[in-house]
Amino acid sequence: MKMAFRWFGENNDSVTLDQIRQIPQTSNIVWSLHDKVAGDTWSEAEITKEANFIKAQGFEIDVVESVNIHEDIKLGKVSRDKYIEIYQDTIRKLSKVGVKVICYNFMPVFDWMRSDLAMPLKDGSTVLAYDADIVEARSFEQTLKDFSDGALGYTLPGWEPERLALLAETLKAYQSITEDQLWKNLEYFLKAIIPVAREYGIKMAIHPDDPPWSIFNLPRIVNRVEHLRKILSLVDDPHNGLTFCTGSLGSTSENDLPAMLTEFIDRTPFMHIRNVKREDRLFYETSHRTQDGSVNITKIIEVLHAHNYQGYVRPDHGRMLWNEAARPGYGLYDRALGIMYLWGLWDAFQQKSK
Ligand code: CS2
Ligand code: MN
Repeated sequence: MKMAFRWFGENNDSVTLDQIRQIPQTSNIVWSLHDKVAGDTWSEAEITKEANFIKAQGFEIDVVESVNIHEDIKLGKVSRDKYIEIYQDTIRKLSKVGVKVICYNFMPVFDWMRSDLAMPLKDGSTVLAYDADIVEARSFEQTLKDFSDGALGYTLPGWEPERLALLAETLKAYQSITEDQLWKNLEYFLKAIIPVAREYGIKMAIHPDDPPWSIFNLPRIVNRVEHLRKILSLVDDPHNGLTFCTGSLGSTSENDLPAMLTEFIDRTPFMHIRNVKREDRLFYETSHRTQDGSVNITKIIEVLHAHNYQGYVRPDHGRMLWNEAARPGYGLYDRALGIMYLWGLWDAFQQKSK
């Protein structure tokens, strides 16, 4: 596995590249142009500048997360063709600087959702948590306010103010979109994008819904084994792949993660690894350690090792430890601990197989 760390860019992250460099064997920065909103053109100059900046600090830049998809594509509007062309253009430009994988999602309106950005655990750390009772009882306005109040001034991925400004309008547009329609719109997108990705040697990696079920009555279709199977078969090409996010998929007991990973490993260029603890209608994020959560991280690494996984892995969210002030989920300390746990497991399987 190739280890990676998500970084939000100079002056947009509490974590520095100098710090990341000291985490053992972490060769790749997962990056993006974070000031872009879905549908924006990414210029060659902007891409090259960011990629070169990261490369000059000694990292590889193989994975971009995310290039976000304009709502008109998900809604199947006439204007989608224009946005698909822009997306194809971004794929071409990213390939020029050596990008190999693009992570994206197909969640209507929202990206990830939580009820609490800093739920305290017994040990004094704080974590992202999702309590279905709270989410279902709370208004949109309150949800938005809680997200911006809790984010310490950082923009949270998927919760950019530009996106939220159009919220009421976008939500209305989705009233007529069924799951079937969303599937058709995803198929249309994949059929237009994957040939370009193939031509330019980029693997597209769709991220699952987080949480892995419908919220606010919006359709969501990327969260169960049969969905992932269907997505891969819509365009049966290795460039049409998955971001296998153990935290998102593992937030429901309905998903058998080691079995799913074994089935999809050849189509999984990118892994997000984190643990979550499930409790009735609540889940919260924990350390990466298998015993601390409901996801068997040991088995996940065992599957990766058994297949001599050559793709990219990043610790996903971490807890907030030792009074760190960072973008919720994206502090330095717990993600660094997570990486050491993942390497520890990998190295142990490596020794055993010798
Ligand atoms: C990420 C997602 O922070 C997170 O939860 O895993 O925001 C992810 O970057 C997007 O869904 C990918 O498009
Ligand atoms: Mn993830």
